[in-house]
Amino acid sequence: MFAILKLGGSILCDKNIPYSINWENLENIAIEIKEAIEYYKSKNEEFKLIIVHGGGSFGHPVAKKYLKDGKFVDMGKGYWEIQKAMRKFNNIVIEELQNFEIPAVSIQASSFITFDNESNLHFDTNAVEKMLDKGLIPVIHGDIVIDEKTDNFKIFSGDHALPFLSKKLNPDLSLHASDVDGVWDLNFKIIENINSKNIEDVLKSLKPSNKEDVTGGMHLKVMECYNLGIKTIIFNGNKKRNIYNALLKNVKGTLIN
Ligand code: IP8
Repeated sequence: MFAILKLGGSILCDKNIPYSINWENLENIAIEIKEAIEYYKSKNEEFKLIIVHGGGSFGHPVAKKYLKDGKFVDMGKGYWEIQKAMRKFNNIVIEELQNFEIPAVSIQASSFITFDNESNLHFDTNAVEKMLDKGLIPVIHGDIVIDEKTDNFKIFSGDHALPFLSKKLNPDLSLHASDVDGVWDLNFKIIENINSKNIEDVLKSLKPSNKEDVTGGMHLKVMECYNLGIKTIIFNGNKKRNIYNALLKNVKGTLIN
């Protein structure tokens, strides 16, 4: 089994309080990931995992300070300030995983990833792949990167990372743990499947992201996966056992395919 799991910042933090960690969720998530690792071990089945996490109340409020009319300004300071906020957050996440003997190792996008002239990600995954082969669990986080197309900067969202890595590395499971049960339709019912037949309707129900967010919320999540043709499930990572169940291919949510 090879899974890529994105942990939304909203399930790891309280997005309204800068630099806040939801310790209860973080601990539960670490426990459930450890249990999934043990499950596959008990079945003698190989288990490879990449974890991606978002910016939460670390990256978003800091990035927002440097955004003026859609452009990043004063980035001599902004680049390292955003990077530093995300490094702090990533350290906390990784340390908690390591507390449960999960071999989590950090991958920091701002050090080597860019968006190129065509808005494609320039992301060499060789080290990530070799880490997986060695039984390590790379943990990649949302970050600030250089955007060659606009000659400015851009947020590398976890919602870019998950579909990009899924397209490139072809996992068995591509999982979006968010703070809702899936994608709602206009009547607040969860849409079970998103595909070419209903994408136009779905787009009508996708709200813009929370105002504290500098990235695209549910719209970015759905469209990045849909456009790249990645089969992904969006589910509620706040609910106990959902992370474990998702890693065992057994969770309810919205399936994009
Ligand atoms: O929460 C955003 O990542 P996301 C990263 O996955 C920063 O969109 C630095 C705001």
